[in-house]
Amino acid sequence: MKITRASVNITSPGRNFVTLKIETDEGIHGLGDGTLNGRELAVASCLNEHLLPCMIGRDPFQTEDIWQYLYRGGYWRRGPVLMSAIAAIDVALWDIKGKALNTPVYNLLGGKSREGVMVYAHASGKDIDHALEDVARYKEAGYKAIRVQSGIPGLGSAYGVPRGTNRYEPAQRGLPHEERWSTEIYLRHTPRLFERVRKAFGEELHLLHDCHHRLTPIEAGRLGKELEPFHLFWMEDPTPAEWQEGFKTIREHTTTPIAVGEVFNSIWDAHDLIRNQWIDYLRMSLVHGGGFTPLKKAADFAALYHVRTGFHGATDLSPITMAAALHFDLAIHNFGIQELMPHNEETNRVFLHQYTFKDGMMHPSDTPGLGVELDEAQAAKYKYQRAYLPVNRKLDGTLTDW
Ligand code: KDG
Ligand code: MG
Repeated sequence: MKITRASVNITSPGRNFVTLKIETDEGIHGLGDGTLNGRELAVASCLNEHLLPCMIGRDPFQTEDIWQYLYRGGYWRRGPVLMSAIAAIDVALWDIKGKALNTPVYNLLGGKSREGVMVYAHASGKDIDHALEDVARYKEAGYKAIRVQSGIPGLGSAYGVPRGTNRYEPAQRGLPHEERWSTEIYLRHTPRLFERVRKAFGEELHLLHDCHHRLTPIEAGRLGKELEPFHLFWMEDPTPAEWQEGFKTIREHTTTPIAVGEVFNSIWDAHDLIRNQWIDYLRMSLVHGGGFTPLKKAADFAALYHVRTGFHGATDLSPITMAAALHFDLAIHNFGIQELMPHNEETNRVFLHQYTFKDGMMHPSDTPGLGVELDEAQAAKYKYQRAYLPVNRKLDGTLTDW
């Protein structure tokens, strides 16, 4: 089998998505996601101008060699743009492989290790009372695990909490808008939020929380310690992770489990975190981490240190990445949990997918390959629109992490 054509589709059914289609001389095609929130066109250009011309005529079954060719052979390594572009190719090739062998991708990764994939939902509200109502809604819908964020009195709009009654979408169209942040107020507020959630919903429900990289290690240590009575499943992105050793300080102060990695694009971003057992869950996703080929190795490395996966699954990861993640989650032994932020109806009409949700668990389907197809006529209805994540400043105007 030979690759004959590769093309990039950019569509915006409510938010932007970059999709790669690889075609072969045997009439089988595969799809890969190359969406990088707020930097979509950079990945599309990397694919069109630099990587795809090198793919024509290659054997799509050679996923290992092609991945190494793109990673080692290009001289420049890592970085979210390049790794998302490589991921789009890698995932599309695994889709082709599954279709050609007439088997779901999870069978190529070791077969089923479990019956379903536990997912967590996002509950939020402008204050604690509204957040509790949202938790109740998700619990009623069958979720066994729920991330809880709430607006903070005195801070206006908070990242992770929708404005008004709109559905939550992290990126907003146009140029980046700005939000305000105060660590002091947040640290006082968050333990109260979880005290109320536990009181209202009991011990059974898994609770998660995302700090969006805004704390110093010692502030994260304090928060983790104060959240201990409420037994969180995880505290996510407590501190920026460029300096991996910062997590040692957090670990020394709390037993609250730590998840990190949605901005990682290489195992080298997490190497010290994993080998020192400073984290419990790795969130690096298939799209931003380079595809199935490197993530399988990263997960196996993490397993040696009792670190489990908890893949990023926000709306900027397209249904192709969602399907890919579910195949991966079903197959690997050290799966922990999968994030789920359901896509809007328009997106589901563009990406026809087979995965299902029942009682808090998802299944990728037994369709050969990934089980996702792109409706190109639907996709053509939605033109790219510039959109960005918000920028955050402290109350005195100092820029902080998002
Ligand atoms: O692209 C970034 C968003 O997907 C991210 O900010 C959402 O933090 C997020 C999460 O945990 O889903
Ligand atoms: Mg996050």
